[in-house]
Amino acid sequence: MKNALFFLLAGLPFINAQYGNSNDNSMTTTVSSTTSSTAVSASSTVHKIDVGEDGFTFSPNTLTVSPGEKVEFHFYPQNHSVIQASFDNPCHPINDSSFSSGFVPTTKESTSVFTITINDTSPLWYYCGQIGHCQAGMVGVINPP
Ligand SMILES: *[C@@H]1O[C@H](CO)[C@@H](O)[C@H](O)[C@H]1NC(C)=O
Ligand SMILES: *[C@@H]1O[C@H](CO)[C@@H](O)[C@H](O)[C@H]1NC(C)=O
Ligand SMILES: *[C@@H]1O[C@H](CO)[C@@H](O)[C@H](O)[C@H]1NC(C)=O
Ligand SMILES: [Cu+2]
Repeated sequence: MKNALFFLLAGLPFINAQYGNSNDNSMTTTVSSTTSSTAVSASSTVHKIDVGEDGFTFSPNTLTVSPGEKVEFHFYPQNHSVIQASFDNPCHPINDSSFSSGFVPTTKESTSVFTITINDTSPLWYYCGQIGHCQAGMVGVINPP
């Protein structure tokens, strides 16, 4: 499995090249949220990762994100998830506080979007928790080392 992951990661620069600059997939949006008492609005860079749009893939599967920026996972058919892993154990939750989207079954692009905020530049490895998907290569990394 370690060798398999190494093989995958060794291919990342080529995969990434298909997207050109990985920042092409980012966009600047205005994010508004309403709490019970106040409405806040902040402009920030939001990076988008498509989950399962093209088979067992995260697109892009490697992304460099600055602290304070957000990453949105957009889910495509059929029934995927996103869970934080460690490099050494890529198909298992890193620990009890791993981020995890839960499963998102859908027949078209889901309206459920899983958003995480990046707090630092340390690598965040993640995988799809659906049976067999991680083993099929459905893994990715934010801020690769
Ligand atoms: C889980 O792993 C993350 C990343 O290594 C670490 O920051 C966090 O403290 C860990 N949490 C627990 C409960 O071990
Ligand atoms: C999605 O996958 C999970 C895990 O395999 C499963 O428990 C759940 O029933 C699936 N949902 C649908 C609607 O297929
Ligand atoms: C970033 O920090 C917030 C607030 O402590 C926390 O809720 C969130 O899970 C952190 N993001 C990641 C990717 O660990
Ligand atoms: Cu999957």
